[in-house]
Amino acid sequence: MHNMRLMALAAVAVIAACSKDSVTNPQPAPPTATLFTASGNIAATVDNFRNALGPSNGGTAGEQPTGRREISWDGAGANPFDNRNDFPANFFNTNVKSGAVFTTSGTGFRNDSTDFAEINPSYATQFTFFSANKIFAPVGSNQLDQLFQVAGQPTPAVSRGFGVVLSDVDLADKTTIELFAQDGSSLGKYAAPVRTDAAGLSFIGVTYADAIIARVRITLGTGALAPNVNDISAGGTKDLVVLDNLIYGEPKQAF
Ligand SMILES: [Ca+2]
Ligand SMILES: [Ca+2]
Repeated sequence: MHNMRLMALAAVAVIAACSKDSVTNPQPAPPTATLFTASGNIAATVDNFRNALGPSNGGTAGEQPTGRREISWDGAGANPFDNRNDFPANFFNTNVKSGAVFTTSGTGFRNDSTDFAEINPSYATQFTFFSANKIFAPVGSNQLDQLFQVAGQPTPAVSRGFGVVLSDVDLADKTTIELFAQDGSSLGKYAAPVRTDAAGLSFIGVTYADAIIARVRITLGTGALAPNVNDISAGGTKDLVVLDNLIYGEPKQAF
């Protein structure tokens, strides 16, 4: 009985120490993010974002000291997978060594040279490209994650910036990127601007001083592409959105 009372007192002491700790040592503030956003004519902002990350490292294998990587979906190497629902999730770190792999809760990925008109003819007038002429979307979902790896290696990596070109954002605050650190904690969630002209392109990008982004969750509007699903601007109830260029800081080996 005496021993149990001592243990109870010890437990109270530990709890008291913890709560004091949380008051005197608050969690550090999240790292400062620099935001880049544009809609309509997005070219100048995309260039500013590219310059903020540094020169292109293309598909050079191995971790580079500085610079960025970019996926436009347009290269000839992707041609065998055009307009199908099985674009390889690791294409951009195996076929092309750019340090990017994708996951989705849907059934696959599709790069498309027809503005997805083969899925639903109405999409031909909804979507357009930024870089000619292919665009990209997950299949069976409106959400995908990009993970980083050292270029050409299955080694987890982190990046100091991430940006995406989007086509046909109609609703505010529904199309977002959320950035996650290595420990899985969210670094922040940012909404893409809605479309402001006939072309309908938008851009959202975020940079940090250091390479701290391990994963990015991209949410495209409010629904997945499908034969019987029209965009909210074409008699439907969902805001359908697809993506084009992905631009990100050189993936650095995570520790
Ligand atoms: Ca493209
Ligand atoms: Ca839309």
